[in-house]
Amino acid sequence: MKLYTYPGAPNPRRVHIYLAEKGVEIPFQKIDIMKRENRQPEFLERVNPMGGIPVLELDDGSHIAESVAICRYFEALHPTPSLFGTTPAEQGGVEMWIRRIELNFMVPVGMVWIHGSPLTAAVMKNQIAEVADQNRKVVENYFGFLDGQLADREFLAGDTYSMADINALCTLDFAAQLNNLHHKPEHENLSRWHAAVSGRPSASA
Ligand SMILES: N[C@@H](CCC(=O)N[C@@H](CS)C(=O)NCC(=O)O)C(=O)O
Repeated sequence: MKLYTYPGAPNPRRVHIYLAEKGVEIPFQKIDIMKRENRQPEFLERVNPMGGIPVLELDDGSHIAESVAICRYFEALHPTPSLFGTTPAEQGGVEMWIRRIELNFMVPVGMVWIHGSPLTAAVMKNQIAEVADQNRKVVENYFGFLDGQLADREFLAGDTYSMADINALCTLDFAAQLNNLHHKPEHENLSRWHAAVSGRPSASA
């Protein structure tokens, strides 16, 4: 088993944080996405036809892509401590927040990255500045939404740290560090949450 990864990139980071929370160590192989190693025919044909990383290679030679799917695989192998909820209600709540963060937060941040960053201009030949601008506003609004949601609980899906928090942390840091999109100081609940999840040892995995 090994994980194809690129340290520092937001999607692989989700898996690295998850594994650190679980105390699970596996071998990994760096795939340099800046050199487009993940877009070479061999990688597309053998590892992941979608081209993205991370990808988990199992011992039988099969592959699991998609960050949350990889974490779910490990959750089945190592159910405790649970990061996807324990009761049916918790599991539903964690899943709800995973999807919200992916669809309503990660996607617009990704649009800003693809259409608004000089670092992606070489691969995204047809950057559309208006798409980046529009999605910047979506992300800024979402900071306010998250702040309101965190007013009455410690973590996104309740009072227990979960995969939803890992998703949100990696997305928020991606927004700030690579897209210059920052939540405001008056977002006190979001700031409190961010300090708490960033302070866990797993955050630097
Ligand atoms: N939905 C996928 C997204 C994978 C993805 O887009 N990964 C990025 C790194 S953060 C990547 O490989 N980018 C380079 C590329 O797509 O060529 C996941 O959850 O893992």
